[in-house]
Amino acid sequence: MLNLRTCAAKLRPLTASQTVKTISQHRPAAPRTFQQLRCYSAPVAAEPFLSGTSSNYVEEMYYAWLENPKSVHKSWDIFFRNANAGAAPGTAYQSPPPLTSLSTLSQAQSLVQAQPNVDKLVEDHLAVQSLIRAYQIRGHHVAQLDPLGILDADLDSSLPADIITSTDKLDLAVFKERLRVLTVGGFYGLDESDLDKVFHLPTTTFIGGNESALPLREIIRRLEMAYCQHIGVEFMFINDLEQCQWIRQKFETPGIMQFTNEEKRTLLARLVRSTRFEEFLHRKWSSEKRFGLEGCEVLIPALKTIIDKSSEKGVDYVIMGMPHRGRLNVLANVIRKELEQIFCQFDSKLEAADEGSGDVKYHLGMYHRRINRVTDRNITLSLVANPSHLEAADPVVQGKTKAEQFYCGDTEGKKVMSILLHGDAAFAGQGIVYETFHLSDLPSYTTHGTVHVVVNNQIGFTTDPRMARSSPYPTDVARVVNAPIFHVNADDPEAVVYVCNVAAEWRSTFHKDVVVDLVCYRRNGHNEMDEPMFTQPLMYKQIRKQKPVLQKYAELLISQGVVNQPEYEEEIAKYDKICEEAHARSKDEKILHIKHWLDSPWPGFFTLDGQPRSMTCPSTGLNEEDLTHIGQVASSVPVEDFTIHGGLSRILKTRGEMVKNRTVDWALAEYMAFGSLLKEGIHIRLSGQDVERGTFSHRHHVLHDQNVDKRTCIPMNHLWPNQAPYTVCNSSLSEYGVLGFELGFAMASPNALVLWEAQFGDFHNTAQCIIDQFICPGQAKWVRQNGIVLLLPHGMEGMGPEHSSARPERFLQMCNDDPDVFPKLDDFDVRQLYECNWIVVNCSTPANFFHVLRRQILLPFRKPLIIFTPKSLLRHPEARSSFDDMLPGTHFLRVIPDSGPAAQNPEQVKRVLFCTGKVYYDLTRERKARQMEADVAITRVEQLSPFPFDLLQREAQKYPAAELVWCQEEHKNQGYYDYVKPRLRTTINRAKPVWYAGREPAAAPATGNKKTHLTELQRLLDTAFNLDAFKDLA
Ligand SMILES: Cc1ncc(C[n+]2csc(CCOP(=O)(O)OP(=O)(O)O)c2C)c(N)n1
Ligand SMILES: [Mg+2]
Repeated sequence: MLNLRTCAAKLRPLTASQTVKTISQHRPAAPRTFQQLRCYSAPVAAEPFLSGTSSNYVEEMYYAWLENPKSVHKSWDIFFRNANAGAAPGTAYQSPPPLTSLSTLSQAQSLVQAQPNVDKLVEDHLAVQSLIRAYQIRGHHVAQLDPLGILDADLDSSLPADIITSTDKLDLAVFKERLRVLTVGGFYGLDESDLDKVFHLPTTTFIGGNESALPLREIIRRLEMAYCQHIGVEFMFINDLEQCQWIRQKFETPGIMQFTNEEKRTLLARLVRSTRFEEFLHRKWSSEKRFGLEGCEVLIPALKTIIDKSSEKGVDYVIMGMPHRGRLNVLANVIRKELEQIFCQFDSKLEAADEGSGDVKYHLGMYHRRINRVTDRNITLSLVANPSHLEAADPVVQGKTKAEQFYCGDTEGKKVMSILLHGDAAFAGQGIVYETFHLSDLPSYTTHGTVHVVVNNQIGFTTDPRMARSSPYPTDVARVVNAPIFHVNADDPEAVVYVCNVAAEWRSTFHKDVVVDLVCYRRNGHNEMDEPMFTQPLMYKQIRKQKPVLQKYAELLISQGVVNQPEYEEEIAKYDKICEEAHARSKDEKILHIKHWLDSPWPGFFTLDGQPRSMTCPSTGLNEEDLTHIGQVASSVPVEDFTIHGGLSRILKTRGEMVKNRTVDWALAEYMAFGSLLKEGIHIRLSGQDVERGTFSHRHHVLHDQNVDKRTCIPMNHLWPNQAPYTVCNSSLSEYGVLGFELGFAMASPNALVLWEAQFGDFHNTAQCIIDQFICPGQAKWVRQNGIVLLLPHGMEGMGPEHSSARPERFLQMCNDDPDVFPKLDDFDVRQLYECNWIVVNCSTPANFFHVLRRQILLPFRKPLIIFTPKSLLRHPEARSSFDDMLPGTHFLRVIPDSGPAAQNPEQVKRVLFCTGKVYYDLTRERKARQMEADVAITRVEQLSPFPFDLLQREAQKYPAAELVWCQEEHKNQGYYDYVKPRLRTTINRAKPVWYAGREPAAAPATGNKKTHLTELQRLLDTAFNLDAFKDLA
């Protein structure tokens, strides 16, 4: 009979749609028929009468039979005997009772007449089981979640028809009527007289505690206690029996929500801090925006509970991301930022240190290591700085968390975890939330479970939930990853702390995401200056009457004798004094150092003052042996018995030949850069859509065995004995989420090269927020450096308006170098890089690509690097570099001057064409065809920003008689022209014009017509080499 047990245990919870029947669906008069069980291997599983709904009942029967065979109906007795004796499926069962088919109806009826109670007993048990399931699935819809009691947290005021609610129970008459509707002639076929009958409880409930059977009345009461009070548990969509059982056990077990007096006092003390902190700020700076927590003061104990429990389970580093609401309170009371540091920010006379442009106080990050007082264990807390853009920090936090896990070898997320906070409107409205959830279970992106906490104040600025979302709850997005969602009334602090404990335990048990939805209210307007009555008059009338949660809870504990009034007042006075003293000290602060608000310090990378350890960059060249060795590994399969695709063998063979010839193409140059940095202990992570093979099938960093499914090999990880690991990972089809994630990953350590590659450069615009809000101004706002690399395939190749442009104009427009001022610098190579906000390059040779990647790490500081990468040049026979250009002593060339006949006789040169990237190859081909190599010099600008003023000045001066022309393949209002022109003019003191040869202005980045594309190209080449083109304009 083990089989039966296994079979019953394997039963998965049915989904809502399988179980829900409306009240209007009447019970069939004929004996019930049962659905076929889905698939079980055990012999009895094949029994035709075993169904999802009957198996628990059968199991109960079985236990009863084991205890006393006479206690069950004869037919069950025969069945269990036969099954126990090993009868084959279908044979253990003998005719009566006829539960399977209508064809045996007459036989059944005769038997039922002989045993009149059997059918009723089975049906009643099944009905009770359905009732239990109904509470488990829909109980949260009637839980009392709104502290104001006016809104329905699920935006639906109707009550599920198949459960009996506490609200009903308050009024006995209503209760009876509802019970009657549900029972007599109704859904369950139970009647009032059944209320005191005892029913066996299925294994899918824990309401019995130690008891396996309960009277129906008690069953209903316990279900109401579990599912219809201040906690609404949404979990029955989870497709995992063990996880569902775990949750049921946590919420159904009688008496499980008990708190000791000590725990209650701790909770009260935390509420005191949370509440009095906001009150203090309000008293001192009543007209300052602080996005206070009033109405959700319980957030502080909630977060502290999650952290305490996680610390108890072994976590020692928690990375948090949160929006504006309650941020100062979290900094003060969860992260424990010194209060004076917070208070001094309200002082408008505080001078900014010269570290950047800074940010408002409720965006800054924080990093703090301390002892967790509850667990007595070390804990590090970090709050990631964030822009105003709601939810944008979510993937960044996840990336940073993943990196911290990676660097401490925490492969299961047991030591490092993230907590993400959300507002209700933002959680429902922002697509990045969904993108971030979709990273949560991907091998190279998972952080092994995040605890999400929603401050669900049932309003977004001035917008009601009904206008802000179409889903019942703001949290429905979490259902896509099967995350359980715990809705809780924020005015019941014990319920909140309870669910937070469960959430933290869930994470440490299953390493999956979980959501705590704190249903609360916002006591003030969106900020303290806003008048909420303009738009939410009724809600705010109710809020004015609402007793603050601290007061309610204090009264409760006083009434329970847990604390007395003087003790409570003393707790308040104690904290107020702490605030007052910190306020007094805050007046001594004269300068605001943003670096005190750094969320990711890089110990050892900078001097103690936070300065780079040098202002030089060594040669980025590499010795010949290393180049050869990396080249050989890149063109081989470094493991035994591994069959790669024939086409790939040819690609590797070609690579091998290039290595023999001491040359590299683009893919090999990248290999050389990565491989050499790995040798130096630098971790490399390349992430993006299809990066493993490369969108253009040029990279092939992951080899796939053609004979063994999922067997792969990454040759880059077979380069050196003690090399750093190489991570290359195809991402989900998300730019915003994945770029944010990689930015977060790059935040954790300066000793890693983290690259995100866009499938095509134009797709970066769906990640624009990460670029605009984090990458471009990150250091200026938050003094946080970041060395992330963006690889953006770019180039006009007749492939249509999309896939052509990585929008260089946008990146260049956001560079902080002054177009009109020639920088006064001794050393442009490094110093200029130090002062820029990011580096923008477009390399024309593989060797330069190799150098710029290596320079990124060999620099003594970190800056984001934007690289416009080629498409057709990946296979262009001329786009090759010799090892000679990569040997020790060589370095990245910011500008590649002409080295042909023009450079030999510069005085004779009539025109200098300045260009960048792939158009260089079109220009040289055309120049050769026109035999103008002595007349026209071509100068390549490889580093666009910071602009190589020094080198280009030299170039311009070298050709005194020449016209200066900027040539680009992009349209005039796009590409580089607007950026380059004023800067080029600055290099020559505006002594000459800078002409333009390129496509005309256009709305779309490129034509969709191949012929037009070629005509346009020829036209721009004609202009570039027509020495009379600008005569009339001069
Ligand atoms: C992406 C984005 N769009 C708009 C805003 C402007 N904004 C700031 S707060 C806010 C309302 C947010 O509501 P909710 O998420 O419920 O948080 P709450 O303020 O209620 O705590 C809006 C629209 C923003 N900060 N970010
Ligand atoms: Mg809100």
